[in-house]
Amino acid sequence: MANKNKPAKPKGKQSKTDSQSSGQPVAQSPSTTPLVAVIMGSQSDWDTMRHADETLTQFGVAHECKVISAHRSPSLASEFASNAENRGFEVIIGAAGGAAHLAGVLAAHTTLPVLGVPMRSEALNGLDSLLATVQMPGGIPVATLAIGKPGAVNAALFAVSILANNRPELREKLHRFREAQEAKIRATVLS
Ligand code: RP5
Repeated sequence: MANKNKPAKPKGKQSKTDSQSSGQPVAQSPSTTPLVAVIMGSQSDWDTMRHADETLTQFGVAHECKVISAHRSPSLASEFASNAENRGFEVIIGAAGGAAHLAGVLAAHTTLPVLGVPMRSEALNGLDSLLATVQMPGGIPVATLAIGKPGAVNAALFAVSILANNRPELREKLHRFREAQEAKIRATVLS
């Protein structure tokens, strides 16, 4: 069952559960232990990362979305990742743009699988984010997805795949998801 009850406010509308500086959750459920942490470097990443949030919700996976910056809140980043396993998380998604160190920093503080999502940046269209996230030196892995929305969706799907290893109901949902995708393609008629 999905554990996210409230979506984040749009950019620029801060709320008690939506604080960049305090690292309070952007969106979370108080009722179910979250399995996936969706961490992003800035509130400005939320327009992209809401697609990960929506995908996890679609699969009924309990998750927590939160702003943590590797550069602007380094202590919070290490604290969150260090405690993530004890809190019951099984996968962390780390999304950041530019000199995107977030996923790597999170991975440095946990042995949980960390999935990196490079944000499309203004200066270099996300190529900087992609290279910063994907080019981890050997020893601390980050599994890096595509730039932007496809990466956000696929990070969530990848997280579901990992969780599905010991959750047959999630495996079944993944099969049904793929079947629906194929049915849509088969039904496509070009005019
Ligand atoms: C990164 O810098 C964030 O992940 C974001 O993609 C980028 C820009 O952040 P803002 O300046 O919009 O807060 O840390």
